[in-house]
Amino acid sequence: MSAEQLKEYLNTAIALAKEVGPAFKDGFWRRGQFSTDSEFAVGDKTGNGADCVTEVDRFIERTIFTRLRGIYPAHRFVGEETAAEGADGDYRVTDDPTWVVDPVDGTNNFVHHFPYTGVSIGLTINREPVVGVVYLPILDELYTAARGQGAFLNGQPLPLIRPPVLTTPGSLAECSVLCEHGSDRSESAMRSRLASFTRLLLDKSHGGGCIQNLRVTGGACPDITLVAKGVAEMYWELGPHAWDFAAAVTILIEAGGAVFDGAGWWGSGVPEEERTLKPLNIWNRKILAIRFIPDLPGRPGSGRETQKRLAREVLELVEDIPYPPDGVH
Ligand code: LIP
Repeated sequence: MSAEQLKEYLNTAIALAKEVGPAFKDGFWRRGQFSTDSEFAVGDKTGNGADCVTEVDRFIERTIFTRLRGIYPAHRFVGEETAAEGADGDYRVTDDPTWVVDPVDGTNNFVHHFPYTGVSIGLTINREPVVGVVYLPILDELYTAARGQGAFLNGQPLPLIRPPVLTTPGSLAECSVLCEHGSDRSESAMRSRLASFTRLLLDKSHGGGCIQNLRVTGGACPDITLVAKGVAEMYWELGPHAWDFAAAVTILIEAGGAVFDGAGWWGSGVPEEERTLKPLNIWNRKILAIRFIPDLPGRPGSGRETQKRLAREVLELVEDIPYPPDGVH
């Protein structure tokens, strides 16, 4: 794939994100066609009230896919709403160029007028995310990246916070970790997640990681873009879908960050020597993302080593939840 071709895909995604921005804002503020309840139509995909869908989600996904199908008829398309409604419910994950779209990531925030919510447009080729656009219209933040071409926030290179202001965390005690409780409220999932959160926060004398703080924004896209910006060290979650983070991981990687499979090791019985960091598979619903960490003076490669050490420390503390992967493989 040539750099020019990737750039063209990126420009298409940027244009689409900007095109749907006004509809996103109208929906957020309940204006125009989205000003009445019947037009806004908040529905619920899981039946527990935690996984909402609005008319805006459907409208934006339809708009983006109609445009993309017109421009790239041979590509494949996976979107949160079409997958949920069963239209592409048994979508096949292939090596073909595949647009992976979440029209409104952070839908719970969206319905509560909480500004950490946005549009996510990602492209995978050979199953690898290569283009990512995340637009958070209410915060007026447009994040863009294409493989090998850097990552930008409103045109400024990421990470926004840079050395020497951006420091090298010595331990988890210096890390802000973004987590999500997700929409799966089954007893086993909630107990497992809360146990993981507790172990991350607990002081060292009781076997915890004593992270500096744990934050929940309500969306994978805002979380990962905060990590790419350099204002949080990590994001860990089990259960989100490929459309929640396909775009954002390209942005983070291009910002010098790293992403790993987030399946935790605590209590797993996996012997120490087999506890290796596995690369992220975006269809696997388990993610650990970490920001750019600068090399220490005179120690090239030490930033990457620190990323891996901190990622390992988190995976040692959190436990896995066996979610089925997205799509048919
Ligand atoms: C959300 C994700 C978030 C997860 C939520 C939900 P949505 O996406 O961004 O990470 O915890 O359960 O899946 O549904 O708002 O697009």
